[in-house]
Amino acid sequence: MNRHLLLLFTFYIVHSTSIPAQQPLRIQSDTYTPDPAPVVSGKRLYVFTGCDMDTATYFRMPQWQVFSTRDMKHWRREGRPMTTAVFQWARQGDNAWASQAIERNGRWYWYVAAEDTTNHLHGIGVATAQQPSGPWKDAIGRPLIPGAMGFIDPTVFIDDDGQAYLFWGNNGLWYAKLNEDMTSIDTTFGTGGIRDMRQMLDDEAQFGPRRMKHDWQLNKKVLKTNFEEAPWVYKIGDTYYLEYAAGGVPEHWAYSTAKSIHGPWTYQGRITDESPGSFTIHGGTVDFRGKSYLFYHDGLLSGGNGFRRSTAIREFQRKANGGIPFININQ
Ligand code: FUB
Repeated sequence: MNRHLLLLFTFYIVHSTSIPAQQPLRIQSDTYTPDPAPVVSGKRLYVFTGCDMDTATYFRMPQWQVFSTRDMKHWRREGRPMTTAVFQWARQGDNAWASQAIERNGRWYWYVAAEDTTNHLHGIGVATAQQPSGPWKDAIGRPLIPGAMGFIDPTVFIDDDGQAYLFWGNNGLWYAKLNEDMTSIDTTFGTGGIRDMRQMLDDEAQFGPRRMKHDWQLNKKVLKTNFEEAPWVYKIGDTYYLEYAAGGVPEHWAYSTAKSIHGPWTYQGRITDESPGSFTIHGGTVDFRGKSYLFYHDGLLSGGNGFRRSTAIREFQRKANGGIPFININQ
């Protein structure tokens, strides 16, 4: 994997010179802000991100950070309130990968991908706090979802009936029912509490045709469809939305919808093309003050590349049926 990423990085340094004419909105930050996860609370929109350190050869991510805004123009730095030190079971100083936070009954729950030192694979941890700026504490002192291949990129969602779900996955997709405490899973669900969606991922009608960008990936790609990683789940009316990074790397952003959280899903198409300057695109959409926004990351800010990624934001208008139009992030 390292070798592939290195090749991709070199490819992007050479080929990623096209700068969009119309600049996206940006968070005001003096750090790189990958893997943005927006969430609205009261009059503020919060964005939980990772933190790419200044390295050009691979991810180095020791911490997570939070920003907030009331108007999408002026941003407040809520700090870097969580590092790997919060999770004693995690590898320290690195591999603090994508995350998402949610508020429930006045408490915040932050689900993060971090390296489980028992097997050196990513698992999912959960921290709690009274406010996004922290202080954050490991809620259970062990991974909520122990490390396993592909167990990254958690997204959390609370359904209208109060049932919360956690989805996650790279080259696979899994989900669990969260108990009301938000810090444990319902072990009667699926196998040992986890339902594997990989069969659905092999269905083009649900996740789109497998179209790779580079031939060498064909040997590597496990799934038969478009899905790559970074699920982002929410609901509008009676329709469930599942957005995700798609198409292998370099990734584009795509989505599927369903009438039940358990599927089947219907592939709806591409939301964006590949992210400029970055072979990953992780993000999600959110509605705030009557407008819809797509958050994602690119490698366009000063010194940026596939390992120094920054949050970018595009306003868009949902279709009359709630669908997401194609959003041109290269223009
Ligand atoms: O930031 C590290 C990893 O890169 C994330 O977990 C993936 O979604 C990709 O953005």
